[in-house]
Amino acid sequence: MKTIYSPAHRAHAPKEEFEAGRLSPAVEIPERAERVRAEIERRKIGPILPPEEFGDEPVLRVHDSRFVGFLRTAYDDWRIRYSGDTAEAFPSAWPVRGMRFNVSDIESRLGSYASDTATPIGRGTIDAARAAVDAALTAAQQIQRGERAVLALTRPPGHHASADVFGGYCYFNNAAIAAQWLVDRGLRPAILDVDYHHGNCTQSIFYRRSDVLFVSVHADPSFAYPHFLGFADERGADAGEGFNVNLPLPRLTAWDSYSQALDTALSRVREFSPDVLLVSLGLDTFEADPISHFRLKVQDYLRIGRAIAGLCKPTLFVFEGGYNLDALAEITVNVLEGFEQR
Ligand code: 6XA
Ligand code: ZN
Repeated sequence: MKTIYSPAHRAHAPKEEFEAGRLSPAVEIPERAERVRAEIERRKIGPILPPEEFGDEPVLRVHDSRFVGFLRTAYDDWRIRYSGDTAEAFPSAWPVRGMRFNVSDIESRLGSYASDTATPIGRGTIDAARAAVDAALTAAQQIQRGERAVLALTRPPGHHASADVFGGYCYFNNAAIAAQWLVDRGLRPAILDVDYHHGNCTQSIFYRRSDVLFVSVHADPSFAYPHFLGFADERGADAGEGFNVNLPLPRLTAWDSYSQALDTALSRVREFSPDVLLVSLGLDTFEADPISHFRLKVQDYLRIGRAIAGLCKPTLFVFEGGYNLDALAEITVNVLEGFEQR
């Protein structure tokens, strides 16, 4: 299996996030992708190739142009506002109910576009996020050209970024942009999101559409991030009615019940009969993940890979969350190896 990887991700190295009432060290850090890349080499999963550049057009098929412009200048605007301070940009006020969306200065823009205080914008954030998009698009192109499976080793991740929202460590929605690119080439993709956290923004992007199926297995938002979307009764709207499937699971879910939900998700994908499967591959379902509360074990990731391979569809894995640095590389590559074994 080919991997698409760019070292440009290293330019995005957040230092801290404001979480649970205090500043804590960031967990979505460069070492994540570096460890996975090293493990792919060590276990000889296949060649590691650089992304091609696709330009802005495919990004603008999913994201609002003002939002893209905001991300491009946010760090510089922030530095000008705070006279050259090099600290990362964070929002500090949001336009909640009864207020107006306003993008007149950097503070109002950060508040209007951000969904949380966990997603800082630093000097290298935009370049890293663009390279991640290019990695996902390059992988999509490989699939279009006939590859059976490709991994886009994307960082920062994407599934909490919508047309005009960034948050949850995400800036551009890598998986959604790749899916839209495939749609624009006449293909019918399904997206299976197996990250611990609901892919709220991938859901939003395709919620009213029947040409892209979105299926997610995740921690119930009644106790887990993203808190405000991801419930079982969200089934899609308008033409998209029935093309959004959420399978929320309780705290401490282990393989026995996880695998049942995964089977349900896979049957729904099979029924849709996509030309291409995109997998939003989050590894934060692991039992020792520092920010999550499922109980999957190292060997379960081989089973996830095998189960996904059972669909027999060209498959594009797009890297999302997963923060246990000691296990992340092994469990990621277990999914790929499980897939290849089938
Ligand atoms: C912020 C939690 C962000 C979760 C990020 C993630 N408090 N998403 O892993 O998949
Ligand atoms: Zn996650």
